[in-house]
Formats: sequence, C-alpha cells, structure tokens
Amino acid sequence: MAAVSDLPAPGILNRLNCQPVLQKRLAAFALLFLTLAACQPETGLEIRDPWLRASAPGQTSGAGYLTLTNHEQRARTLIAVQTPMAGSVMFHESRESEGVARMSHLPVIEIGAGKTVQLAPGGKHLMLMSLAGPLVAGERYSMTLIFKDGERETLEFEARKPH
Ligand SMILES: [Cu+2]
Repeated sequence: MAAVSDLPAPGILNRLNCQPVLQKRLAAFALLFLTLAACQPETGLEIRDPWLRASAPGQTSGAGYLTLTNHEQRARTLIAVQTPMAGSVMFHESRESEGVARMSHLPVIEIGAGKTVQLAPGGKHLMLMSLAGPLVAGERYSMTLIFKDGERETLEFEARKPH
C-alpha cells in the first residue's frame, strides 16, 4: 500500500498535467514558425522569369516580360519601370482585332490580392522606348519596378531570342 507521501502533491499533479498541454502549444508554435519559414518565398510579390526580347538590327524599341504573383492580402500596382537601357518604359497590351495586331497603352499593371499577372509575347508587356543600345541575347539588364506604395524592386532581365 502506498504511503500518502508517495502520491504527488496536488500542485505537482497540476504541473504534470499541464506539461503535455504546454508542450503541445510549443509544438504548435514551432510548427507555425516552420510553416512561416517554409512559406517565406511565397510571401510578398513573387517575380518570375524576367526577360527582354533580344533586339533585331536597327530596332530602337524593345519588349520586356515577367510573371508577377501577389501573395499578399492587398492589391499591388506597378506604376513605372526604369532602366538605363531605355529613355522610357511603357506598359502595353498586344491585341489582335480583325486580323491586325495592335498595341494599346495601359496606365498601370495591377496585380490583385492572390492573383498572377503574366506579361508575355502576344499580351501585356513592358515597352522599352528609345533604347540606349541593342539588347544582346545572353546579356542581363537591370530594371527597377516601381510600385504605387513606393516600393521598388530592381532585378536583372536577361535578353533572349524568342522562339
Ligand atoms: Cu508594345
């Protein structure tokens, strides 16, 4: 028969009971942090595959493409792009109407919360006006994306021959 002194005191019993709960909470916290860490590349604005169309001889304008994925809860608006390679950069959208390809000017590129906007040949693109020189295949060119909220993102666009 166990003596009374062998039984844990009520306070200790409580603490023993609490421990697994606390550990579970800590585990949950650790899991949360791990999840956040694992999600890190998936937060903010994800920019994939930035590239420029390599210039054909004599071309004075160029086109740039990229894919923007907004992992945020708010819309992001690309308002301007700057590069030493061009006098100015405009947002254009190519459309075919009655068999004729036309480009229309877009004031901004908006990326809604959770949305992906793809700038690709035949659709939306960056139009580089007054090129400082030809865009050479294999070369990388620095371009700065400027957003409505004041954020700037400078990244390298590789010039490629479209296939
Ligand atoms: Cu254009």
